[in-house]
Amino acid sequence: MATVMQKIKDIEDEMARTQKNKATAHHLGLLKAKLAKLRRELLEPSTKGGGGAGGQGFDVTKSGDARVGLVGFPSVGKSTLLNKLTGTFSEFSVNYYIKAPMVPPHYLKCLQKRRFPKVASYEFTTLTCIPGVIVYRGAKIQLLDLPGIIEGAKDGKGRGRQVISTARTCNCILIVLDAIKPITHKRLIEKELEGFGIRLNKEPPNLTFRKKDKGGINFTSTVANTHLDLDTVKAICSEYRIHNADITLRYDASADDLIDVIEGSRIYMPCIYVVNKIDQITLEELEILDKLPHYCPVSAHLEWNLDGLLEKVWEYLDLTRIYTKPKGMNPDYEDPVILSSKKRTVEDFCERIHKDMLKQFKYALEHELEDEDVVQIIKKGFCGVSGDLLVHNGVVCYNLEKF
Ligand SMILES: Nc1nc2c(ncn2[C@@H]2O[C@H](COP(=O)(O)OP(=O)(O)OP(=O)(O)O)[C@@H](O)[C@H]2O)c(=O)[nH]1
Ligand SMILES: [Mg+2]
Repeated sequence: MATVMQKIKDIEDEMARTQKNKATAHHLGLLKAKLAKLRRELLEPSTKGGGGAGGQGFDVTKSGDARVGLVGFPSVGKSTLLNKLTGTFSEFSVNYYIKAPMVPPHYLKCLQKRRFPKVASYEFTTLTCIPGVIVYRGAKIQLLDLPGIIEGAKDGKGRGRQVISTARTCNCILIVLDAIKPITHKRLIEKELEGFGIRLNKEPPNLTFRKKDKGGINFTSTVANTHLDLDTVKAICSEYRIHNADITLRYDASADDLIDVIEGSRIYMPCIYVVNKIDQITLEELEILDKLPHYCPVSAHLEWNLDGLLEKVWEYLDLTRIYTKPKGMNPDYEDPVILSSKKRTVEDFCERIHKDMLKQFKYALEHELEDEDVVQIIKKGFCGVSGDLLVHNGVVCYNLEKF
């Protein structure tokens, strides 16, 4: 019997052979659905076809307020980057960051003349996941240096599946690229991550899919769509043995988007393309890289633009810092409570401080906090009924009996 990997390869070959046009759209949709199902089989730990470690990642305890993973081919400089970042932005240098020019002036001449400074090369291939912690703007960020992945990682080659499984647990991914390697490497890494259900810099598809008991497939679209027609939708649904469902598109969705929604378990994650070793390219090349969306050029070895990188990581993590203000004292600006952008209501804040606290509240728990809000928790009697919310001079106050 053909293994899952062989089946995947057969389908990929067939897709490559099939010309893309209106007549083949539903057949391609069907093949894509089959592929998605096979890939899921590979991820399930019980799989026999794929071999390897199933969907298990490295066993590294989550710590801090956010987790950022470094993914890339071998020798692109992931470990060097982690070491430099944790060296400069460690817990001992709380909130310290420098504002340096991306390329120091004395290097500009070298880059202009195409005379590249030599960088000593020590190659220690990383074999497991190495965690590091940095403190940036009061938030503890866990960085994971992962072993280099090779092409075909998602299908079980090397430690790739373990690497990508761990990447799925992150809040942001840094795809580290080598500035002097072909630009195609970016696409190859993306394909590996996509094959594992990770969607980079993308919002979840804006379409509704509702299974029902009868009535057949009902497909409507509020906009003109160029990728999906009823035949393709039916072909994809039948592959999942779904014969009755309401599907509504609110944008020009593709077959892949529909499959993502049916499959579920996709992870939508911010991603920065860190182009390392820019000390090896010309200034003109650097200027082009600097303009590309989601790109951040650095030289880990020479510590160029590490502050620029962290600023970008901060922006992509989109964390919310809440300063607490003890009664009669100044707010504590050193040690904020860090919330994620999606979970930043008063309720989320209380949960982080103390679970029992929630029982005390009656109102205002759904109020969304903003980055750098100051929150004061006050005892009963201060502003009337227990559970009141008071926003006063930019300070959000909560009336609470016990705390
Ligand atoms: N010129 C230059 N070389 C660098 C830079 N950063 C790293 N290197 C060199 O690139 C080589 C590989 O670096 P590593 O940090 O070990 O690469 P890695 O991505 O961790 O490699 P694996 O663990 O095998 O995946 C080493 O020889 C580094 O000295 C840089 O900014 N510029
Ligand atoms: Mg390494």
